[in-house]
Amino acid sequence: PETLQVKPSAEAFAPSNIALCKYWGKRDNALNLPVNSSLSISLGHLGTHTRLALSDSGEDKVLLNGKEQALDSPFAAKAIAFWDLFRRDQILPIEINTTNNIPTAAGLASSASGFAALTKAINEFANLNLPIDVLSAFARMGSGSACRSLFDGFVEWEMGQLEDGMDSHGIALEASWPDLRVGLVKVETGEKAVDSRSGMKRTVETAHLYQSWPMQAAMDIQKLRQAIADKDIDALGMTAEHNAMSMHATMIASWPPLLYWQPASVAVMQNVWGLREQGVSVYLTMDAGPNIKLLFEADQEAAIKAVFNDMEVVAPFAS
Ligand code: 2P0
Repeated sequence: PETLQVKPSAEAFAPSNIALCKYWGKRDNALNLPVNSSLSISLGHLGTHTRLALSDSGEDKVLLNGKEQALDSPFAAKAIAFWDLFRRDQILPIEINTTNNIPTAAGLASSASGFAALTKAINEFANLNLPIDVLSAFARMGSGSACRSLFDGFVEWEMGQLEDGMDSHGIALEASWPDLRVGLVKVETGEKAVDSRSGMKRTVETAHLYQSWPMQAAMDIQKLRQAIADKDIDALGMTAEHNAMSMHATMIASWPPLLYWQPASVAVMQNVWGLREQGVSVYLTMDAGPNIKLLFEADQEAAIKAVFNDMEVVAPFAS
C-alpha cells in the first residue's frame, strides 16, 4: 500500500527451525534467492516473540531480550532496515522489542525466527493482511532461512524461478510425527565464526566441490519427503546427516577453508556414531557453527541422554 495505517502496537511469535536439507548458496545476494530448495523442521514453542509499537520519543528504538541496542549495532541496523522496506518515506518511528526464548545453552542462531516474527508483527501492526506465502517471501529478504519459520512442522522452501523472488518462499508439508525429537547439544565455542552470509558466498565463489551440491540437495529433498510420509527415522536421519556433512564438505573445500567444527564437535559426532553402532537410532545435523542437533524418536531418548546429559530436547509436534 502507498500509505501505512498502523495500530498503536502489535505482536507475533515465530519458531526457530532446523534444516534437514540445508540452504547453502545464493543465486541472488540482494534478495536472498537460494541455489537450492531446502527442507526444515520448526521447533514449536522455541523461537522469537516480537512486539512493535510507535515510538513515543520519535526515534527508532530496538530492544533485544529486554536490553536496548545501539541503532548502529548489526542487530538493530538489520531490523530497522527491514522496517524501512515497509514504511519507506513515511515518518513512522518504531520500537522493536524482540525476545528469544531459545535456550542460550543450545547455541542456536535466531535470525530465522527473528525475521519471521518481525514480518508477522509488521503484518499486524500495519494492517497489511498479506497471505502467508507473501509474508514468507518478505521474511526471506530479511534472512533466507526466515521464510521457513512462518510455518510449524515440516516446511519446504521452494527455490522458485522468478527474478523478483515472489515464488521463493516456504510451504508447510501436511505431516505430523508426534514421536519425533530434536536434541540440541552445545559445544563450547571459541572465537566468533564467519557468518552464514559471507560463508556461503565464499563457498559458491571458491569451492569446486560446490558444483555437486545442488544435485545432492534436490535428491535429498525427495528422500526426506518419502521418509516423512513413512515416518522412517532411519531414512530421515541418514538423509539429514549426509546432507549436513556434504554441505560442510563444500565449506571445507572453500578458500580460505571454512571449518565451523571445534574439536568437541568431532567428539560429539563420534559419540553419535558410537550410539548407532550399539543400535540406537540417532542422527546428527550441524549448521554454520560448532553445535550439534540430534534427530531421534521418543523411545531412544533415555539411551541418548545417558551419553549427552545436558542435551535440550524439543518435541516439534507437541501441542
Ligand atoms: C539452513 N543455514 O538451511 C542453513 C544451513 C546455515 C547452514 O540458513 O544470508 O542466516 O540471512 O540468507 O538464513 C543460515 O543462513 O542466511 C542458514 P542469509 P541465513 O538453515
